[in-house]
Amino acid sequence: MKNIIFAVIGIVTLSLFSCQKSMQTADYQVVPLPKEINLNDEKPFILDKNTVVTYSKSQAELVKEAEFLADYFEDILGFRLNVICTEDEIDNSIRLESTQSFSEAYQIIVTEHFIKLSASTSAGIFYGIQTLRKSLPVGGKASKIAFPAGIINDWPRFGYRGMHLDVSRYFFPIDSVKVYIDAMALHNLNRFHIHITDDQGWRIEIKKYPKLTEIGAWRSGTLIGKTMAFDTIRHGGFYTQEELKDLVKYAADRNITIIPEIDLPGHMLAALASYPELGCTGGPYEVWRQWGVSEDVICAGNEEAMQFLEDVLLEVMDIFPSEYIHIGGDEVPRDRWQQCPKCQAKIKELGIKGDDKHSAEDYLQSYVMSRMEQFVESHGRHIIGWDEMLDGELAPNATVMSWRGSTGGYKAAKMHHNVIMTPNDYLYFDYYQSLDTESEPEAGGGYNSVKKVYSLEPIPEGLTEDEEKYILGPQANLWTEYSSEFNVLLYRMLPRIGALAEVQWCNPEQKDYDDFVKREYRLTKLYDLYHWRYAHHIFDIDVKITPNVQDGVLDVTMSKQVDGKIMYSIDNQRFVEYVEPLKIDKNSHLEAYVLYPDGTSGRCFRTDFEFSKASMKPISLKDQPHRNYAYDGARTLIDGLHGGSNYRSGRWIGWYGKNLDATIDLQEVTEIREVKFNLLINMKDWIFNAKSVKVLVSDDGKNFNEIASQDFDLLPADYASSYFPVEIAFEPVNTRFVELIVEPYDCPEGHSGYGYPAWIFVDEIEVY
Ligand code: TNX
Repeated sequence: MKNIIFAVIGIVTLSLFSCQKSMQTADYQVVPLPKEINLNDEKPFILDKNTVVTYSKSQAELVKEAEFLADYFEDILGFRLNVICTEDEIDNSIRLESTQSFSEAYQIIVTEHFIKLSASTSAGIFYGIQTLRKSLPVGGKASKIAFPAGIINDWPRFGYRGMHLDVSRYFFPIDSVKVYIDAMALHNLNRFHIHITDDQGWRIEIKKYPKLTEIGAWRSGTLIGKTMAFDTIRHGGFYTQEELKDLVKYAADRNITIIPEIDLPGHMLAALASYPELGCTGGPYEVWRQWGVSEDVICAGNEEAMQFLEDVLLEVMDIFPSEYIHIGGDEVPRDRWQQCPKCQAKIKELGIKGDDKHSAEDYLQSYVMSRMEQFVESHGRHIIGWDEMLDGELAPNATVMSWRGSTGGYKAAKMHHNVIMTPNDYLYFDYYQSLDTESEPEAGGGYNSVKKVYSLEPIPEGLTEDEEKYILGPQANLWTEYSSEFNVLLYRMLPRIGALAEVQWCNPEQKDYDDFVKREYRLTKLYDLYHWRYAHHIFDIDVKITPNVQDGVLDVTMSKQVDGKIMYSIDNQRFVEYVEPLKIDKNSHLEAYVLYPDGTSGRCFRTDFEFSKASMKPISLKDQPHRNYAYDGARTLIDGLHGGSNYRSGRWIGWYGKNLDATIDLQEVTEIREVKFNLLINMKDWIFNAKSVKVLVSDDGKNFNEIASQDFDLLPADYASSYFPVEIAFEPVNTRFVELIVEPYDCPEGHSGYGYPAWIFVDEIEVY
């Protein structure tokens, strides 16, 4: 009998337990964060397998959104909700309803009996569905989900919420582009700017000019990494008009408008290779195998070339119904036009004259842009162009895409032109997102961390309230010179697109970076579900290392932004949990990472501390390093840390046109016999070795004696290493103060910086 009772209790507890396990709770703290979430104390709505998605017959078009909801929920929950067209407000339903309110806005009401999602447009319903989808717990495989009762009201800050993709530098199959669009939809973006032609490949079928895709879509090789060598792998591909029309529909179903860009009159080598007669020299041209800005551009004096551009735009407008057509206009060198008789004749014919601000060729570019604008406008559309359009005369109705920082956007808004903000110093997703560039997929350069992206205020300062209205919204750009693989594209996009989404959607007063990181971490569970590769830095450990001059130790503090424990190990001993800052006073090796509640762990941080007699000693500099490369200043030189080959890692500091002149106070008279340090070498970026090095000593810090010096030849152009080690040994001497003077070279003849000073970069000064 006793046994039976125990067994019964066991079954009851077990089923209670499993019942609880099968119930999970939705969380409306999603990315981007809704404007208003007002929860109440009422009972939650319990979603289960019997929940249905409903809409009314008079709003039959909502079936599309209803199916999206059922699909998205099935991805996460593993079961599908029935979709029903009915006039009744049924219990246990998610009801979709069109109402009259501001477009793109939506409202979600959650009660014990139903969830009602209403909006005035399908876009609004779609964003409400995204919020519900993102609120679901991922990975728990629960059969019941409790949705806390309350009301959510939400609407976007900007009507234009863009993301760009360059499919010219590398071609990506249409199915990959669809995944890219899926990722945009998850973050409530609504404009997809596809950069579909450039020097390295023409990717859109144009029926009137078949050679554009027969010849222009293919290149015979590609520059290898950052070398000057080429591979011989044929690369290319293009989209047919049918495929693109299908893509337009795919995007439109997700409330995303595709804005195509035909970059003209520069970045046109792929077209010139196909039709050489359109260039000033007549060629021959090849589809470019390298990156950069080509001097060969469309001949602006050739009527046939203008006709070509218009014909192309006509077919483009036929495929893409977008209100805006992007016509590029960036990076157009004037060299060919200056030499070209046709272009010069055109300048004469048009009566164009240069002035003190702009050359005649600058105005010739304005002529091309305005003419294309007129053509596009005559078909009921508008143009977007890069901010180079401001270097001359701006086409009358043009929308300006501000990419060289925010200044172009500011100027254009002052001129009452619409603006899309894509400042490269915040929103170029082809840039690195971590300073530890050696652990990253190679990028062209630049640095835009998730935090930097998040910090952008897209409305430039100094605009009046009326001028602010011209800022349509922000967009991030993803150029692909260094992203040949689709999963690298995703990695560059995620999770920076989460930060972008909050810049686009949320009001500035709603933004809170630490809170964002927690919500974004939850969203990565969805990225995992879809097998989308993403960068993990913001969820990883953050280690701060500060020389503590007073105690002669390094203070090491570690922190994290998400739930979990910090684990660390010194000198490969057992990992233990971090509880308080570490004090490091001898050569050692540190490893540390975040252990998440689900048992997985983040990226492992590793570093070596190497101490000398100078470590953690007071240090002063005669001239400060250049402000762009000052980081933590002088203390970087005595913190026991060495830098890798990336001079932007924060472990190197750099001087431009000035000596490194540092004095270290050893704090007591000490015997020394050697001073050592590394100079970083990167001649392409004007960073060279030193002309001379001097070591001086002093007992009082005032009167110094030179005890050693050495001169160096400038390194030869083919010097292959990233480092130039300097070791100055001398007869042992007892001293308290050591001064080190490192004198830079100027850039040599034949170098792009000839006539200017060279940089010197040092990471650590060691004294033995
Ligand atoms: C500048 S942004 C370019 C692109 C490059 C990009 C690399 C713009 C209008 N032109 O052609 O791909 O930099 O970051």
